[in-house]
Amino acid sequence: MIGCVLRALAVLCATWTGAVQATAIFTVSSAAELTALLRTLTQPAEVQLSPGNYGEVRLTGVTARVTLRSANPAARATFDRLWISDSAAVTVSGIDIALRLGANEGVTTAGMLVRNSRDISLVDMGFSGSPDDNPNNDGLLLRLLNVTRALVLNCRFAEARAALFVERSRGVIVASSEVSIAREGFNFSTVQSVLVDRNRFTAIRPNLDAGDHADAIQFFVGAGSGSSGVTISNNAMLLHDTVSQGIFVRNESGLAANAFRNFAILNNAYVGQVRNGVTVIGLEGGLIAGNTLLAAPGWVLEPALTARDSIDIVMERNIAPWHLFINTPGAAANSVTLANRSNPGGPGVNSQVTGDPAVAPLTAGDFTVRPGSLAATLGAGFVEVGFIGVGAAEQGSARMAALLAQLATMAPD
Ligand SMILES: [Ca+2]
Repeated sequence: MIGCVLRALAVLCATWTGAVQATAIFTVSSAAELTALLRTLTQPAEVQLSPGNYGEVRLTGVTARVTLRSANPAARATFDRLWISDSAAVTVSGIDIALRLGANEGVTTAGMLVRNSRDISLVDMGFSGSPDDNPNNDGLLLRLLNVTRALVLNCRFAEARAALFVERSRGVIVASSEVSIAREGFNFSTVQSVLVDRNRFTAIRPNLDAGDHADAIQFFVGAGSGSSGVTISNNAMLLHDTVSQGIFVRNESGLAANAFRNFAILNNAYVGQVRNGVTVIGLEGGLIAGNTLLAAPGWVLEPALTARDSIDIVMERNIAPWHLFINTPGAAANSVTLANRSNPGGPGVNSQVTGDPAVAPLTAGDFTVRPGSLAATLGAGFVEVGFIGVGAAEQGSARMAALLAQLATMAPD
């Protein structure tokens, strides 16, 4: 017996195409009920999951515009694994994914996997590894593979080898989410039309013995090819206490066939201990503007904005100890070069922003430019905006429609 209850047919919702259709509401209490129900659905539906753990569930061929949601927001449904493939127009909202690696599973094992699918929204979710303050025994919390139009909004990631890995996908927004206690934050390979906006990163902890070069946000080739049309904006990377890079974009293959094109890196804040605060390598066409990079206490190397082996790079209105063009034409404009080890007489951090890295941890607000400073005169540096990091559980749902409309314009059919 499916045991589902059809509670109402009169709920209206806006669909991906903007049309309004009736949505049936069902309630399920087990993985068996859930999978059986989804096999029968042919019309838009909201499936409310009763509290409990649903174990490992694999869904395939879900195309009826389905939303999965916890029936009780105060007692959220949890999955050990949730894998979705060959599906379209699926929203998962207010549900937790708790990945605990088995004895024979490695760090690439995914808690949630979405592949060969389109129009997927993951909102107000919690993704976690084993909760022992140790990311070295955890896997990949969320993997998107070959997805057209995906929204990840107001999601919390904690305890991970990598929080998120997006591959071979087009049209992706990752917004107002949060990563902590992870060896890597967000990784992307072979993607087009991507927005990474208003996320917060803390405690990105590389395993230095394993050779990690941890990043909050990384774009690379890996086993794929190039990426293009990417905006990375309004992110707070508060990495004062770990040897972690901020934004790292690299065509490490060096092959023109894998070109990285048209990246905008705008209004991000980074505090950390290493040189690669914001680094682009092998990029054709980049705007790097309005970012603030501060050296954390105990820095190994003062952070820099770096463009290497790149062309058509505009770097302007940033604040950082270093602005570097290496084998790349261009020069930093209207920017503040903070006092650094080669120029200790330059503007001090405390003269340009309100916060003090010496009393870290900083918040996004600590990057506020001081009125009357050189940075203020130049219009340089990070400006705090709303919705950085995870907000109240319903915040994602409230902002979802506007971001889906933006996603549709970023990646039309
Ligand atoms: Ca752990």
